[in-house]
Amino acid sequence: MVVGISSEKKDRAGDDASRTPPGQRLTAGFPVLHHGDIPDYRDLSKWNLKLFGLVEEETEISYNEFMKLSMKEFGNDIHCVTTWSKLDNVWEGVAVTTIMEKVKLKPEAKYVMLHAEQGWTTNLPLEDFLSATSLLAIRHNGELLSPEHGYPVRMVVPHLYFWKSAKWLRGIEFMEKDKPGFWERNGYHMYGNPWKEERYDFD
Ligand SMILES: Nc1nc2c(c(=O)[nH]1)N[C@H]1C(S)=C(S)[C@@H](COP(=O)(O)O)O[C@H]1N2
Ligand SMILES: [Mo]
Repeated sequence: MVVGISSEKKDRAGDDASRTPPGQRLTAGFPVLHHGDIPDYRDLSKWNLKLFGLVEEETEISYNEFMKLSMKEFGNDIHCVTTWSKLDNVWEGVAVTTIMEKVKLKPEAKYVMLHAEQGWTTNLPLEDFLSATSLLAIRHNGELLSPEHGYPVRMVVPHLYFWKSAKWLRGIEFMEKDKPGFWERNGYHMYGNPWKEERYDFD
């Protein structure tokens, strides 16, 4: 089963305009955008994923354990704050519900900080992280993620601007209060709804 827009694709085909948020234009390419260097993951024994913060017991998942989790396909559109949108992506990866079987959340947990390699972070509400359309992706359009797009594992939260989709994901922290991540400290919006053009937050 494909989670997301693909089941509706037939009805929506040709309706690209209604799927493109205000101020965005479509691209067929896949631009690469990030701060810092592309991590070297030729040795995957160095990769793990930490689930920590407001959980009963913190845990670390190795690459081998991660790859044994059940995976599925997700179809979605992505919208970058720099104004490009890319429709009809097919991702393969682990549903957030599957990763959440590894920990028991404390009731105070309301927000999530995604931690990427080299200390890069991004924040979002727990509810958005837990959305049935959010995933931890290993493949895009049939190919393993390339190093520049987040190999080995990236977050994909398609309903928010694409900067919330952390590449080179290494940690998921559960928090009581919202805190700004890397771009959010540098003027980006705390939430980032592309349909409301929540791009920047200058007070
Ligand atoms: N680890 C990490 N993830 C990141 C970023 C980053 O700088 N570091 N940039 C974000 C931004 S601003 C965007 S638009 C998307 C771009 O993903 P792409 O390069 O696969 O298109 O990654 C997001 N994830
Ligand atoms: Mo971005």
